[in-house]
This record gives sequence, structure tokens and C-alpha cells, in this order.
Amino acid sequence: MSRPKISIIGAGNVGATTAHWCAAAELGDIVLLDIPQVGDMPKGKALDLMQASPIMGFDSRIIGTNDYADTAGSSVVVITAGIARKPGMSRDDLLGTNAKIVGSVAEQIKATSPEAVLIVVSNPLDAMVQRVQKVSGFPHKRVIGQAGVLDTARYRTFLAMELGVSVEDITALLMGGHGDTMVPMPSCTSVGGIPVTRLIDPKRLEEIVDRTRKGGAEIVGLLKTGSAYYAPAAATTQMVEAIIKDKKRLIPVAAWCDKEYGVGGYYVGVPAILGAGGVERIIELDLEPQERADFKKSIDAVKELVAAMDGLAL
Ligand code: NAI
Ligand code: 2OP
Repeated sequence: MSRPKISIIGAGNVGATTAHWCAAAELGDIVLLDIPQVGDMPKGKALDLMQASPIMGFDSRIIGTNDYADTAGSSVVVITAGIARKPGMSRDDLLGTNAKIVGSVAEQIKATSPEAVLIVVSNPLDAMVQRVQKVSGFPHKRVIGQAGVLDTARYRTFLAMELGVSVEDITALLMGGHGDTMVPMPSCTSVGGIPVTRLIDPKRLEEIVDRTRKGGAEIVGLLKTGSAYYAPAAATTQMVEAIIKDKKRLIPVAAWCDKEYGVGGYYVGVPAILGAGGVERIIELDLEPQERADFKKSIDAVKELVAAMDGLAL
């Protein structure tokens, strides 16, 4: 029995780090594809990673390439190709450039890995995942966006720092788009089973939520030359693992919602069961009034973004 093939398109910071963690967790064999401006960067990174395997003790074959033929028959394809934010840029500033890039990636993957589950990471996320589904024509449940696992991880980190407890004891949920309108769900956030609202006062909790919303920009401001990649890659690896191992993880992902939450046919962050088939079920919660209002605002922002993309000549 051969190992599953995981292809990662875009061998930059997020792509290469995802390859690192997928290989270290022995999730499968990895193909790292990039179309670099100069040199054979994906081949170099793949070889370097392979040479870490005897030390770290993992058996994964990792190849670097610029040829989609090498990705053929992938079980999972992660799309990180595109440009990343620089200081002063919002995720939405990447719209036109990245829509063209992910569209061309989707065309190629459609031809080479028609049965794959696609995980889109490129920004602006909620529009890019929509574009990849449209161009690939894959069933909606096999095209998913990564944002919620990362945003929730940031929230969990800040809560753990505030309370001085283990990150492992914090369970939380954020919904909506991957942007400033993301929606925290205090009713679904607990610390060792204790509702967070019993441990942190509302004003402080709102400050933590605000830092979470701006979590990506905070890292961009510190790095100056690009955006976050360790936590985004870890979040993506968790999704790859859920699919490859058919784990039925209940995690927040950007999933296609039509009747669900009354969204009306857009990708938006919701809690979902992730397994071998991709998004196997969306969990519909009875939202509290404030959560419902915030979620609607977030969906409206996603709709605006998609409308802006639809207005471009792609
Ligand atoms: P990066 O600049 O380090 O890497 C991007 C790579 O894409 C480059 O190596 C580039 O050569 C490659 N690329 C460009 N056009 C390509 C094409 N047509 N085919 C194949 N490869 C191509 O950027 P980084 O930091 O890895 O971020 C990648 C994307 O992920 C950005 O759009 C960023 O905003 C997004 N992102 C999304 C997150 C999320 O939570 N959804 C979190 C972090 C980043
Ligand atoms: C982040 O949230 C840039 O979307 C990326 O770090």
C-alpha cells in the first residue's frame, strides 16, 4: 500500500512550513510545487527537508518541482501560491493578483488530481476559496478554506496567556470571514470546561477578541517582509491530518454555506466535521442575538469581497 500524496502549491513560507510539519507527522509523501522567479527553489527546499528525516526520524518522500505532472493523483492539495501581505496592506489588497494565481492553479489540479480534497490558504481567503471551487468545478465539500483553525488558535493563545493556563485547556470557536469582522463565540469558549465569561470580565475579553481580529496584522507589523507562517502552517497541517486520517475533526473551516445559517451560497467560516470526504457536515448552531448580528456583518463583508472579485477581468 503506498502512502497518500499531499501536494503543496506555493513553496514559500506557509507552503514549505506546511510540508515540514506534514512530513514530520508522517501524513504522506509530499510534492512541493512552485514557479519561482529564479532557480530551483522547491527542489532545494524539498531536498533540505528530506535530509532532516534521518535526524528527526520520519519516513516521507518529499520532492520539489515546477511540473504539475508530479502532483498527479494527490489525495490532498494545499494551495498557498500567491503574494503575501506587507505592512500597510490588507488581505483584500491581494485580491486581483491572487485570484489569477489560484485560478491557474485550480485549472492544473483539476486536470491532474480530479479526486483530491483542496485546502485553500491564499488570501483574501474567503474569495480565493470561492474562485478555486468555481474554476475546478469540484464538489463544494472537497474545496475548503483554512482560516478558522488559525484564528481560533490565536484566540486560544491569548486567552491562555491572560489566564496563565495551558493552551490545551482552552476550547474556543470563531466564525465568519478571515478578516476584521471575524466573530468570536463566547458561548462556545471554555477553560477546563468553565465558561470563559466566568473567568474574564467582558471588557478584557473584548480586548482579547480585538487582538485576535488583528492577529495577522500584528505579525506583519513585526516581520515587515511578509506575514505569519508557523501558526498558519500548523493550522493547515491539522486540516490535512483530519482528511488523510478521516478523523472527523469538528473544527472551524471556510465551508460552502447555502441554506446553512441562511448564507446563500458563499464560503464562510463555520464549525464543520472534516474527514476523508472533505467537509462532511456543517454544524448549525442556534446563535445568540449579538453573535447572529456579528455573523451577518461578517457574511456581508465576504459578499462584498466576492462581488469585487467578480468585477475583475480574470
Ligand atoms: P510567500 O511569498 O512566502 O510564498 C508564496 C509562494 O507562492 C512564492 O514562493 C511564490 O513563488 C509562489 N507562487 C506565486 N505564484 C505561483 C504560481 N502561479 N504557482 C505556484 N507558485 C506560485 O507567501 P506565504 O507567506 O507563504 O503566504 C502565501 C499566501 O497565504 C499569501 O496569500 C498569504 O496572504 C496567505 N496566508 C493565508 C493565511 C490564512 O490563514 N488563510 C495565513 C497566512 C498566509
Ligand atoms: C494571517 O492571518 C496573513 O491571513 C494571514 O496571518
